[in-house]
Amino acid sequence: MTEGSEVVLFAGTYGRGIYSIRLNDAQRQGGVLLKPIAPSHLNAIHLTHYSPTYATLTWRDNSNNETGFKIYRSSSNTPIIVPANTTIKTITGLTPNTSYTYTVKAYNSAGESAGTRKTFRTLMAKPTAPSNLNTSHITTNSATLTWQDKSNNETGFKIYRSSSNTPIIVPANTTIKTITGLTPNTSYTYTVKAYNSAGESAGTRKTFRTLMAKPTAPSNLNTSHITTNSATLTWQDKSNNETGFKIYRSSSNTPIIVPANTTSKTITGLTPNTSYTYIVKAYNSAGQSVGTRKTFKTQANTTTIPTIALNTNTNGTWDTHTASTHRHGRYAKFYTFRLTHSTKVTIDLTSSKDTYLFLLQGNSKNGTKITHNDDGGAGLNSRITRTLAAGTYTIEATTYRPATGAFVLRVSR
Ligand SMILES: [Ca+2]
Ligand SMILES: [Ca+2]
Ligand SMILES: [Ca+2]
Repeated sequence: MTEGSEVVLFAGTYGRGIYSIRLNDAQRQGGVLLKPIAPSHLNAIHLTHYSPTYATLTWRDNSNNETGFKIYRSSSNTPIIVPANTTIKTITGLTPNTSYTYTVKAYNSAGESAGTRKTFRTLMAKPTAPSNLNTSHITTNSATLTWQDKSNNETGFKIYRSSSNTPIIVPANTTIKTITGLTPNTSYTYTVKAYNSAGESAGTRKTFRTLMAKPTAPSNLNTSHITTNSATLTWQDKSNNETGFKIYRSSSNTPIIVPANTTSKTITGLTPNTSYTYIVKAYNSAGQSVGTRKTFKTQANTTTIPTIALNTNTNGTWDTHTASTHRHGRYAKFYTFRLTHSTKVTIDLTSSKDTYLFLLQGNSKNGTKITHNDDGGAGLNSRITRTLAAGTYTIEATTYRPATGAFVLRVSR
């Protein structure tokens, strides 16, 4: 006989029947079924953010004659019923972040025991993730993020840059945020998550690229190696994002284009003794910088002008190599002579072509014009007679109409 588990029968007569009792069954003493002893120590466990609609109830079974246990929610008259000797039950279908009071009673055919009672609160659920993160108004250094708010229990939203662990936080129900302080021409990935005391939702993610900035302007445009028809431009490259540089002549809308990081360019095909202004700008797909500017003048032609002797015939030929300075579109030859004292001279230019004479001050094709003559000589020949001070003079022997051919020049004293 195992103590406490076996039935000992006392046989005897009580009236006409035979009855028995179990010695260790207080609830049945006297042969009458008693209500079970009440369970105790009701507790709620497994309350989680992950399953905020679940709670697991545990209690201590103190009775040995129960048919089962009835689990009452305070607001309900219909209990959940579990079998005898049960001490745990998971309740589902709860509302997150809500207070509940449960009471567990043992029961049998004699009725229900008193109850063990527990009040607990379900945890808050994490918010539903926002969706459709998108961008608008992207500039060189800012972008506006928009998303859809899918949750009704968020404390707010956290906006993470992929490279940063410190989110920007915005209040509940926010669906737009402009991010500033970005770097031009840079890719960014942002993730937006809803959060509350239960934690963060999953995120909605977007990658975008900020716009390229215009390059910084070059500086210190300067010139070197200026010739009669060319000059070398140099400048300082101040940008690290240029596609190249555009070299504008002030009078031209069509620039010369050179590659990124170029800092010099030789300009050719210029006209002698002429002033030019050049402007250099850096450019890329975002546009062009302001410019650095320089004005310079090409060198004058310095072809040596031959000297001729007085009272001597000089034979010459007009050809296409030397243009006239004073008669546009004609050909010319230039000669100088020198007077040591004031002298009256006669200059004759004779040719089968129609001649034209210019007398210039100094030893230069561009000297100040003293006088000129078309047909002062015989026929279409030219003659200048003039008393000149001591000094150097230049004769421009040219033609009335464009022509090539031989001529004779003489300066007589
Ligand atoms: Ca029991
Ligand atoms: Ca919301
Ligand atoms: Ca550069």
